Amino acid sequence: MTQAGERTASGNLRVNGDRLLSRLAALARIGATGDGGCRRLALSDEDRQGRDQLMAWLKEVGLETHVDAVGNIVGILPGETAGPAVIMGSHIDTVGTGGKFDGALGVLAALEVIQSIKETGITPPRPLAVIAFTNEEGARFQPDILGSCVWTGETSIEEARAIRDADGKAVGAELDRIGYAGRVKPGFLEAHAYLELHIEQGPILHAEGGGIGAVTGVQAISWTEYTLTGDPNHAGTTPMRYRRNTSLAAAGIIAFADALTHDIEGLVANVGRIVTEPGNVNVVPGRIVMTVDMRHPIDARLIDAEQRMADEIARISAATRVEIASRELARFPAQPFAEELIGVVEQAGKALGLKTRRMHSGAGHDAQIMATVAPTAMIFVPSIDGISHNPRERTEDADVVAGANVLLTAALTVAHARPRA
Ligand code: HGY
Ligand code: MN
Ligand code: MN
Repeated sequence: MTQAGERTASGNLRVNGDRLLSRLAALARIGATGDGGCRRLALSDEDRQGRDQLMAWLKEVGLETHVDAVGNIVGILPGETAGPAVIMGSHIDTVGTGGKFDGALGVLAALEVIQSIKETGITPPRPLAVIAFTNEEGARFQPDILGSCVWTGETSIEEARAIRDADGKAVGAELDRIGYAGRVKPGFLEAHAYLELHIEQGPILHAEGGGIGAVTGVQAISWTEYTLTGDPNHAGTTPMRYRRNTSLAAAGIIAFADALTHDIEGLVANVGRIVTEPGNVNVVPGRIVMTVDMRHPIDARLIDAEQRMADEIARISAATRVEIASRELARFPAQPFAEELIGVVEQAGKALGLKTRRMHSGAGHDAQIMATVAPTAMIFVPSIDGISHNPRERTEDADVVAGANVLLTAALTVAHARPRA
């Protein structure tokens, strides 16, 4: 591995790969689940420990550190001039069956890039910043990408603080409890550009020769919670024709979501949560709460899917005499990235001799929100067998370091670019 500040034959700076890999491993030990994965749900004790570790690294590197009102963590290396910064980052919260790389790679690679530049003693022409956004995953609090929505003003801090998890705990109270309700205003640092390094989380790069993904944008995302209300009843004595069969209604929703994906090319759908009450083997559930996640690269197709699902829900409700209430948990349109920045990522990959291809993101990211306020692009590195949101999530060390060097090269290119008119 090349060392920080080490000048390779081409004279270009490279990151310190060993240091990056060692920090990734150290962060992965926080919330480790014993099966190779990590669980640091947003604003949990494990998330606090991860945050504390990140803050310690930011201070060790000598960056200006800030925590904003929704807990977004920012480290800044001042530039020759003040003003809009090249911001790089991602998230360090995980889903329940999280891996070592989702989010953490983008934050720690950004830190590594800034530290490598700082170690050359050269002051960048404009500030460089690393950011770790709060609650990117939306696993505990919906919607997801909450920290970046508050950062850009899409969501107010009051709205964010009022969001509650399934146990009724509020974002605000949890931020206060873990000591990350910061004082600075979200969005206090203007972005000249935003760059995010992330694992692909899908199979394409790994299956098709590896290399770097220059991400063109993120698909449209729709998360809905359905509450199905019937009557709890005896599973043995209640004739089928007398039941308000909530399980049958739930099965109808699951089957219809799957059928839609066969009907609408490019649509994906998932039922990630389904909770029956009281959940006893011998009771017809009085209530079922379930979620449907649907996504499509084209907004109009997703809107069509949502309308067809709503029509089917009405049909199922009438047929089963089960009331079905819906609640939108998250809804984001398809978001393209800045053509100019996609080109910078492609050039950076090629300059480093890496196979580079354009591709779309199936997963949501903070970058899709940052793209609404600043030129934004993402860099993907391969996920082995496309596995993610799974303890077996893995990316080769060489790909981790290659991705960080693409981020470094792209960040330096953007930092030297003339200010936007
Ligand atoms: O759901 C997503 O796409 C992201 O992992 N939050
Ligand atoms: Mn992520
Ligand atoms: Mn994720």
